[in-house]
Amino acid sequence: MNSNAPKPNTLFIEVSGSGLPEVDGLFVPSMAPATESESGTVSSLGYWNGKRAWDRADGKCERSPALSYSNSYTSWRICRLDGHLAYDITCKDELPPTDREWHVYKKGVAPAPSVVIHHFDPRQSLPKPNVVFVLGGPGSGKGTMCSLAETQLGWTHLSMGDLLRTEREAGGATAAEIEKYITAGELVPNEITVTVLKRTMEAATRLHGKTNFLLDGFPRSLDNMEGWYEVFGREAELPEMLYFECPYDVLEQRILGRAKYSGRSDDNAESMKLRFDTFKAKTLPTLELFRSKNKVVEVDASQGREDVYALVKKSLEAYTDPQLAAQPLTEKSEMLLGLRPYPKKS
Ligand code: UP5
Ligand code: MG
Repeated sequence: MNSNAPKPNTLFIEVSGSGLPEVDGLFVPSMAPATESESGTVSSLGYWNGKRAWDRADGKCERSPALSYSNSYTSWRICRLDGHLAYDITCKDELPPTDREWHVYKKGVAPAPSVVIHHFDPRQSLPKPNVVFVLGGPGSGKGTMCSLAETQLGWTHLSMGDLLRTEREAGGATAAEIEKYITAGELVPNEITVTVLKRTMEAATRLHGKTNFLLDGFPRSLDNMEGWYEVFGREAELPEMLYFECPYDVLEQRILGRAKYSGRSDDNAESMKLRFDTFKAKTLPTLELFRSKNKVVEVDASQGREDVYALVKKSLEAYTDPQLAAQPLTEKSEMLLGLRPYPKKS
């Protein structure tokens, strides 16, 4: 087999806002027959001029592929139904750019459309995510271990706390409410939390092809769990839970250590006490529920970072890409494990 053969093009592209109904819409991997250009570039199915290419989903475009790369103009190009060029962008990117504005060509209409790449056909429902819940008291190392699993093992780390903080910073309709709960060390209402979570997971799957998720700090209460059931269905198999067990004095020491640089409004002795009370009152019942269903992997999180990470890695093994699991530690992982200092902020 030719090891240089391109991987099959399985990406979908959505074009919107072009002001041309015939350009807006879904583009699917090109079915144009294989060719060889004058310069000798071979185009196989799904590829054109050596790069991935797309046809309109309705198959009506006169020129196929309708979204393709031109080696002679070094640009990505989107054409109209009649084959005329509408938009282009000069670059050598492997995929059509989604982060820059396209140039409006003669037969285009300003402003240029936005281009979104999907890892799964947006007309079909998404594949089922593979989820592991990660719970533990404030400072038990949830964030640290989930970041390690993300950097080192390819999992997607979703910290409910971080997602809520980002949502607050975005300043939308729920920002003030989120702020009120976080500073009080209380739980943000379910409607907000689960909506943010679902939106984030779907985007990670569609736009980045991610299906392995670590949910750091979720479900924080039985009420959260109800929200989960409402969104993901009661019949779906219950995810596994990793529980980070750690005594209060160790947690407090870690939080106060982190307070020096974290900038978090809840990293202080008073908020810490409230967070811990909330943890005991609201979160421990979820842990009990999972224990009763034999769904908990207990991790002694009072140990050093490397020992905790070894346990976490082992428990995620079944779903981790073995190639990633075997790779040497990245610099970021070494920092997370405390084996290398973080660079000084200038
Ligand atoms: N550290 C980590 N592991 C260590 C180890 N093994 N040995 C020595 N040191 C270790 O770690 C804390 C500190 O300890 C760090 O300095 C680390 O280097 C060191 P970290 O990984 O940050 O711990 P983590 O468990 O993530 O602590 P965090 O403070 O983030 O936990 P919380 O659960 O309190 O905070 P979270 O961000 O999840 O939530 C904040 C608030 O958001 C909540 O109080 C609540 O108001 C709201 N929220 C909701 O309402 N709903 C949700 O579902 C989630 C959050
Ligand atoms: Mg955290």
